[in-house]
Amino acid sequence: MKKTTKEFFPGISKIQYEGPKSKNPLAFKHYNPDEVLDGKTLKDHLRFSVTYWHTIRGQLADMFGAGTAIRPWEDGTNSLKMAETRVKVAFEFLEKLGAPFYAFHDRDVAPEGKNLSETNRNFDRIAGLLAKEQERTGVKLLWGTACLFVHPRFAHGAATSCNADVFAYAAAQVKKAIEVTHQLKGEGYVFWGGREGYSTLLNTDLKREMDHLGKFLHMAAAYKKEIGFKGQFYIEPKPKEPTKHQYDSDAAACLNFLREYGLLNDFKLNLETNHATLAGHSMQHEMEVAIAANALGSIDANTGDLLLGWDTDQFPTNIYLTTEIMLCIQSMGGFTTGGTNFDAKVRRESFEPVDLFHAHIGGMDAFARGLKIASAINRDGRLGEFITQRYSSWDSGIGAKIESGKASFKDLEAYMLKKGEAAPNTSGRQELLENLMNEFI
Ligand code: XLS
Ligand code: NI
Ligand code: NI
Repeated sequence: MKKTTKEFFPGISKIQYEGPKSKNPLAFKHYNPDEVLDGKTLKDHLRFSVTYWHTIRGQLADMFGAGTAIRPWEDGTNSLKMAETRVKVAFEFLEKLGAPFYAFHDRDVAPEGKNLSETNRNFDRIAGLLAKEQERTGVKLLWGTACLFVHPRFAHGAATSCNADVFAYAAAQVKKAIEVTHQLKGEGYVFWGGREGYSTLLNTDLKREMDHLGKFLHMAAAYKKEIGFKGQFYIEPKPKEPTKHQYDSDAAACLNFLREYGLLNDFKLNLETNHATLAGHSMQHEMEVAIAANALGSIDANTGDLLLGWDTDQFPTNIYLTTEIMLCIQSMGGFTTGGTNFDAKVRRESFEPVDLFHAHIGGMDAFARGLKIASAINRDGRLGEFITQRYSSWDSGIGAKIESGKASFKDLEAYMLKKGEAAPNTSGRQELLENLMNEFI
């Protein structure tokens, strides 16, 4: 590894794979990037990504307390110079961790200026440095996005604001963020509707706001084509927080929205575990819904806390969860443009730079195990075979007739009048299947 002039994480060298017996907290126990599984390296299966907003910008503040993060390189400002330094910090981290991708919001990497043109100049300046660091390290941009929720101008939302000027500002900002993502060869671009929702329906014209969001996304899709950006567009569902209700509340709501506004061909979904649980679903549910519509693109890997009702964005360590996720990813034949993006932050009490390494190493190991277990379950074949068998009445006879659209209500009535009673049901065997999962975990 080429040394940068100044080290921001001194004493930490490139994280190595040491195997399951290792006791070294700064080594991978299960993630061996070059290991080949089912014809693909773990690196290519998992496509890990680090988020700039949490890992580089997160100050570990919460609603009740100031940031606790000790980041010796920070000078307490949001200056352009500080932004330049953070690029070096980010890429030293990415390189040492061995993460192949990263993701950012425009405002994570570069500060707002006194007006939009100065802000764009700041962004361009930093984009140039990011390009150089990508070149130097081989790390790629998984996706870019625009921050349309921090600045007070977005208090009523961005594309769904009651203020047309705010819509225009958001459009200009997203246009620029797509251009920079394109310039940095980003493999995707995310739309997370931070404040695209409402706090009270008393002041909200819901239909008008949703129509505006549809228009906004159409303009984005048109501009993408215009500049020849080939990356994948994603929508990231979340039901609430910061708003009471966000229009893109879950996978089903997003798919319905995209279908209603004729956008299904232009967007896939970026699903986040903690958003799924906030919506009252499991991540597996959200993934299955998206996969059924051929619309699962990428995942934000994190987890909530059972006892806390908000988006705690913890690093995922639960092997059962990562196994379920990787079973879904495998069932769709793996990621194409997407990846496993750690939209996760260390706890406020974990304030040292080294904690960032522990957190990512743990998440990567948990996902590597999930992948290996999912692959073993698939190779074993019993789970898949059970499902095939469970639906076998649809493979021939009356089932095949219904599926191929050759049966009417009248035909089915005639069939059942003749038969007298439906064939007996077979057991769902939930407990047996749960035991089977545990055989591998
Ligand atoms: C917030 C979202 C956000 C998106 C990117 O809850 O997860 O971080 O992933 O805007
Ligand atoms: Ni996210
Ligand atoms: Ni989130």
